[in-house]
Amino acid sequence: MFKKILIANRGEIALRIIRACKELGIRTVAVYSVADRDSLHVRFADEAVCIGPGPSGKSYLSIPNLISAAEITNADAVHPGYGFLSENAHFAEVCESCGIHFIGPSPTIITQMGDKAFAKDTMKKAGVPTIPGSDGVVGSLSEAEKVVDEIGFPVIVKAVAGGGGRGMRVVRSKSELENAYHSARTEAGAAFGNPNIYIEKYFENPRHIEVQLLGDQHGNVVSLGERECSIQRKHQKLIEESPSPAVDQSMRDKLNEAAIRGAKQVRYNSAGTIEFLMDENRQFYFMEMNTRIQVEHPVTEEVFDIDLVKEQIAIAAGKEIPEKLKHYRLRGHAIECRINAEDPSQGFRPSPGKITSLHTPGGVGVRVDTHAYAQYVIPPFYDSLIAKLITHGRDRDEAIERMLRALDEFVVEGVFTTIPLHKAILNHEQFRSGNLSTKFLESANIKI
Ligand code: MV4
Repeated sequence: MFKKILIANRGEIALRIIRACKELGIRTVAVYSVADRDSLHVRFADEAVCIGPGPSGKSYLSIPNLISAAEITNADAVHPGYGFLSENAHFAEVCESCGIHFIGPSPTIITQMGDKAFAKDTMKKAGVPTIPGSDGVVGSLSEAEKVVDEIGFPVIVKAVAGGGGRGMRVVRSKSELENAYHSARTEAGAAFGNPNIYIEKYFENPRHIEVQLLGDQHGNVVSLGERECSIQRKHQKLIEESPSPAVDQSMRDKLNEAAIRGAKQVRYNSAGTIEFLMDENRQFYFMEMNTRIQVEHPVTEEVFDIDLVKEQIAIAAGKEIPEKLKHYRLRGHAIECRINAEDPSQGFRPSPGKITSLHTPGGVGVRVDTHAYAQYVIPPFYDSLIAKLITHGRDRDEAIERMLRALDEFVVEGVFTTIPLHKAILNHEQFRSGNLSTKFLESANIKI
């Protein structure tokens, strides 16, 4: 097992990783920017190294600074968390070449899954259902026209280097295709340094359903059911739950089986997620594979009674996935609300600054993952997530009632938060009925 892990991240996920390390008897090194010097991850780690100024380009994204911090402290592994460098194959390679284990899949897998067209083709070859569309990259406008003649409108143009909703164009008629093709390529070239695009049939009201996977370095892969992540705004998830209200056991078996086939195809060797899009006829299709631990991993942890971060670390150290994990069954229902320092009544304007008072909820079935404390100052440089509130119940109704109770107990003063929005969503008839889609938030008339 590793002796000392450097956590190349901040905020709640840095704390989450420190907790896993403590239980595994592994020493921890926090890195922090000047803006984060009073952050909890700095205090809870065994050691801490300042890696630069507030803007993440000069601190949490600086590979030389991170590697120096790992070398100075003699860390034998790096955990990248989510965001920042977590899906950067170059960083993973640099770590390995310096003799530092990168806690994640092999750099080759990160590169392959980062190319969305390649990932899709790989999944198709593995027999995972994929969305009808182009055969890989579309190299010219005339090729794009040929594809849409075959599949029909509407279509979506996606950047192969994109993901998470960046560099996409929905096209509803022939007259829009030329402009969408060129503007998507220009945008992708500027944003990712790779202008290549591919084309798919566009689904109007899909659900976003993703499957949690663990693969080890010995070829074993286990699947830990699905998460429903349809409640999102501008590609930022707000609420996630497991299981999905749209998935019964026979559908779950199919999702798990497809995800395992996909992961085995690439010899996936870490914690990872396969995202599926589910249409109104409850057909599911591969969308993307995420090669990191995700923000919403706790809902899977609650229903499967497992510590995914500890498993991810053990896998990176070469351990085999425990046999018993293959037979885990989910229990009850878990929901996560992301509490962001944003004002939902002002277009979700970020609300950094001092938290003047804080009370976090507790009691049966309530978990709060947060780095915030009373008098903590939320810096303006990073994402606005200040807490994840997770409730677990025997069924969806109990998890929802528990969440509403916990949201009522939650007091955050000094900054605006998404707490009122969560209350409104959880009280909404359509949310209660489980009839969700990625269009929920724009179509529902939510009053705060
Ligand atoms: C789609 C789609 C509809 N049809 N692809 C958005 C993020 C990226 N992962 C892919 N995305 C989508 N791809 C086809 N063929 C709709 C979306 C989409 C979406 C997906 C998941 C969660 C929220 C979303 C919000 C808008 C669009």
